[in-house]
Amino acid sequence: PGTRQELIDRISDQLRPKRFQHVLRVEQTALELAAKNGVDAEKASIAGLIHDYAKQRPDVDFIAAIKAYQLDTELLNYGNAIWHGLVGAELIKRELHIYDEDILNAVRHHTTGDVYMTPLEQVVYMADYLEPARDFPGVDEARKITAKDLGTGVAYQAQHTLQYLVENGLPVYPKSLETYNAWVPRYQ
Ligand code: DGI
Ligand code: FE
Ligand code: FE
Ligand code: FE
Repeated sequence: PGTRQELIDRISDQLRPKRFQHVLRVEQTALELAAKNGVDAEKASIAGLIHDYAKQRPDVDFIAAIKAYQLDTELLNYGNAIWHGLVGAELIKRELHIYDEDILNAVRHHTTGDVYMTPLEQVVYMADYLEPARDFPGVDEARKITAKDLGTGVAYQAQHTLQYLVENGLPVYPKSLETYNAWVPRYQ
């Protein structure tokens, strides 16, 4: 894409207004966290804007992409929550012509995290969790912790997301468990 405005136009074509507003808030929060943590502002902005690009695509698009791009067929056992980042990154490459792997990895890992995350990936993972309209028990503590130390924030989110999945009997994508194991014991 050329300008930020062109990117915004492409994204707002793909998303309902509420989701689009969330994306703008994630961009702003990502820029704040980026400034604090020495992360490239332009990459944080682009990754924030595109992280949910594929969120409102029908399941058939993801299933077709998993097959066409020969992604892990284990993905077929999951749904939109897992697909929109991991598979969404492939749609972003082809449709938005964004090929920066740092940015694409931030999209890929924004829901599940990963064992190794660059500072940019951590920023996007946390910005999505903490943008100003997020309201869940513990969000203020999570914001405080993340302001002190980004990695401790990542551990907080990994722990609480896994807890939420287990409490609600939801399927845990293996990467979410790997993220928990890599980050939570280390930061206790
Ligand atoms: O797309 P957003 O709503 O902005 O945020 P997100 O992409 O971080 O998605 C958050 C949701 O994803 C949240 O409801 C928990 C869910 N999630 C995270 N890890 C897993 C998961 N859902 C399943 N089934 N399995 C996971 O491992
Ligand atoms: Fe998302
Ligand atoms: Fe998230
Ligand atoms: Fe999001």
